[in-house]
Amino acid sequence: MMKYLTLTVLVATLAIFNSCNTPQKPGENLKPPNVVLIYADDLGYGDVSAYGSTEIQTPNIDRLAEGGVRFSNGYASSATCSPSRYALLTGVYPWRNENAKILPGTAPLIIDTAQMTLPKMFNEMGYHTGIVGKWHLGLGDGQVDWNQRISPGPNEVGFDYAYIMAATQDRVPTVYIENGRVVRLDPEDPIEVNYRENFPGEPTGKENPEMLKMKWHHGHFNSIVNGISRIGYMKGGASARWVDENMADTFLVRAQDYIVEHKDEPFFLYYALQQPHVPRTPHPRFVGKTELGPRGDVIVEADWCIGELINTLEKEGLLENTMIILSSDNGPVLNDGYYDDAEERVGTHTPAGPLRGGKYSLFEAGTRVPFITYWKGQIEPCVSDAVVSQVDLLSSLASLIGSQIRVSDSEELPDVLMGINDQGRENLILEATSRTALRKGEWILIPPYNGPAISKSVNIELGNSDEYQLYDLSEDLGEQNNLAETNPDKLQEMIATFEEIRGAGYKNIQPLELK
Ligand code: NG6
Ligand code: CA
Repeated sequence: MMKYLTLTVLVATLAIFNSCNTPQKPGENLKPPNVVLIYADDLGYGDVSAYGSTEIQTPNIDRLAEGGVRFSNGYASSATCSPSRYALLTGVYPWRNENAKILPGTAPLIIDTAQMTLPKMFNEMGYHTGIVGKWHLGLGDGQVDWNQRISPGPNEVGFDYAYIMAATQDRVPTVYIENGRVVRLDPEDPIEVNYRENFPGEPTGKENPEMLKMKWHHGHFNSIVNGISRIGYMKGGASARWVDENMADTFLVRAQDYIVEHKDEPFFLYYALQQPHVPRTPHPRFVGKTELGPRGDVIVEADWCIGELINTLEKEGLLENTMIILSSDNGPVLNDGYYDDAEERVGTHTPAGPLRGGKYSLFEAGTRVPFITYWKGQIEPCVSDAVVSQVDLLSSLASLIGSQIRVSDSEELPDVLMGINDQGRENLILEATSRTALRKGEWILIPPYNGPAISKSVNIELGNSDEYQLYDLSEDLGEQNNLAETNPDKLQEMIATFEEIRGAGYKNIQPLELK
C-alpha cells in the first residue's frame, strides 16, 4: 500500500511537467553548443530520484532532469557496456560488429580507425574533443606493450584528449592512460598483463583470500590490486596502479580541467563515469550516505561529481552554451561478482523501476535507462515519451551543430533531443549479450533464444524462452503478459519488421554464458 501511494504521488508530481512538443521559436538561430556527454556505468532506470527512486537521492541529476528533457523511453543500444559504447560512438548498431561484446582488458580496438565517430564528427566542425573515464572498446592491435605508447585507441578515433581506464574497474590493467601512456609508470617496474595465466609468484583472489578487503562472489578471482581481486592477471606498475576510492575524484578533476582549458573554443567532452559498476568503492566521504551500502553510496558519489561538473560549467560561464546529455550504458545489477551487500541491503529500492529484467537482459530494464538532455535557456523543461536511443546521438548531434554527417543506424532526431517534438523512432533493435529484440511503437518482440531464463549468478531474468514473446508496453510496462498466442497478426507483423531490419542471422546466436 505504501509503495502504491508513493508511486501515485510520484506520477502526479511528474505529470506537472509539460510534454515535449513546444514548437521552436520562429527565426531562432542557435549558436552550436558545447556538448558534455555524461555516461554512467550500470545505472538503472529506477536508480535516480528524477526517475522515481525514493531510497537514493540524486539532486544533481534531478536538476538536469527538471530543467531539461527527461526521456521516459530513452535506450542504451545494448544491455552490456562495450556494445553500447560502440554504438554510442559510431552510430552503428552493435550487432553489426561481431567484436562488440564485453571485452577483456587486452582486447584490440573494436572501432575501425577509418570509421566515422562522434568525436570525429565534432572535430570536423572545429570542436576540441575529450574523453575522461571508462573506455572499454579495446586498445591497440591485441599485442599491447603497456610500457610504450598504446595505439590505436581513443586518440586515433577522434579524441584530441584522452584520460581513461582501459576496460572496467574490475579488469586489469588497473591504471590510468593519458593520451596512450600509462600515467605515473616507473620504467624500472614495467607492466605485464595476461588474461590466460598468472605470473609466477603473484597473489590471486582465489589463492590469497586473506589479502582481500572485498570478497569475490563469482569471477573476479585473479590479480589482487588495492585489496580487490580482478578479472585478468597483472604484474608490475606499482606506482601507476589506481586507488579505487580515489577514482571518482581523479576523473572529475580531469573533466573539470578539460572544461577550463577548452572554455574558449567549442568542445565535446565525453565524461564516462565508472559508477555504479563493480567493484563499488565510494570515497570515504560518501560511505554510509545511503542505507543501501556501497552501491547506493557510489550513486550518490556519481551524482555529486555531476553536480561539481555542472558547477564548473556555471562558474566558467558556459552553462548557457553547453548541452549536457546524461545516460547510462546498460541497466542495473546488484550482485555482479563481489560481496558488497548490494542485494542484502537493497530494501524497498527498485533499481529497474517498474521495468522487468536488468543488466544482461533482453527485457526492458536491460536497455531502457535514464536519458536526459539539458541546455540552460534553450531547452524548455519537459518529459518526453519519444523513443530515442544512444545510437541516434551521432546523426542527431551532427544535425544540431550543422554537420552534414549522418550514419545509417543513427536516426536524425535533433528536435527530439531539444524537446521540441516527441516524434522519436518508430523501430528500435535492442541487444543483450548478442541476442536481439524489437521495439516497434509500444510493442516488444523477443524471439526465442536458448539459455537459462534467469542467470543464477546475477539473479536477473535474461529474456530467454522457447517461445516468441510479445508485449504491449502501453498496457504492460512490466512485460508480464505474453500476447504472442492471442495476437497472431501482430506477432507476424513484428517478426517481419524485425527480420527486415535485423536480417535472419539472429537465429544462430549463441547467447553469452552467464553462470
Ligand atoms: C562480466 C563480469 C561482470 C562485469 C561485466 C561487464 C564476471 C563473472 N562478470 O563478465 O562483473 O564486469 O562482465 O560489465 O566476470 S560491463 O558493464 O562492462 O558490460
Ligand atoms: Ca556497464
